[in-house]
Amino acid sequence: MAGEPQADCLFCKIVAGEVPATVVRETDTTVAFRDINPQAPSHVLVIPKAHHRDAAALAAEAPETVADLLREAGRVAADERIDETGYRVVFNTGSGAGQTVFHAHAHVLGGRGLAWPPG
Ligand code: IU
Repeated sequence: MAGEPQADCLFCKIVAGEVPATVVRETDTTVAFRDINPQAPSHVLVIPKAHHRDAAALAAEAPETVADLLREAGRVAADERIDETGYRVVFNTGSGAGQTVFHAHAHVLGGRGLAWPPG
């Protein structure tokens, strides 16, 4: 059922505290933690606590949580002091776009120049 924890989901295990992560922010509906393989000096993932496979599923199944996620992304950027220089919020959606963990997550990246178009 949409939103229910999945036994084989790494990010559900992070939410449950079963897999360690460096958590930087937490709300009733979201958790933000440092990416273990950072692609920028500041690279934080913001995820819904509930399981949704990607951003589109999250928007369809729990639209109010999308606002929570984006609000938290902005707060992470402020905490990381990358809000003034500029930062990127990325939802890789589908394996062809680089999604490897199928639990919706926003990458918040900053602290260096970010090229456009992305690779
Ligand atoms: P992607 O958009 O699905 O590729 O992002 C998944 C991210 O999760 C990726 O950047 C990984 O480095 C990151 N990650 C993590 O932070 N902790 C982990 O235990 C694992 C992956 I596995």
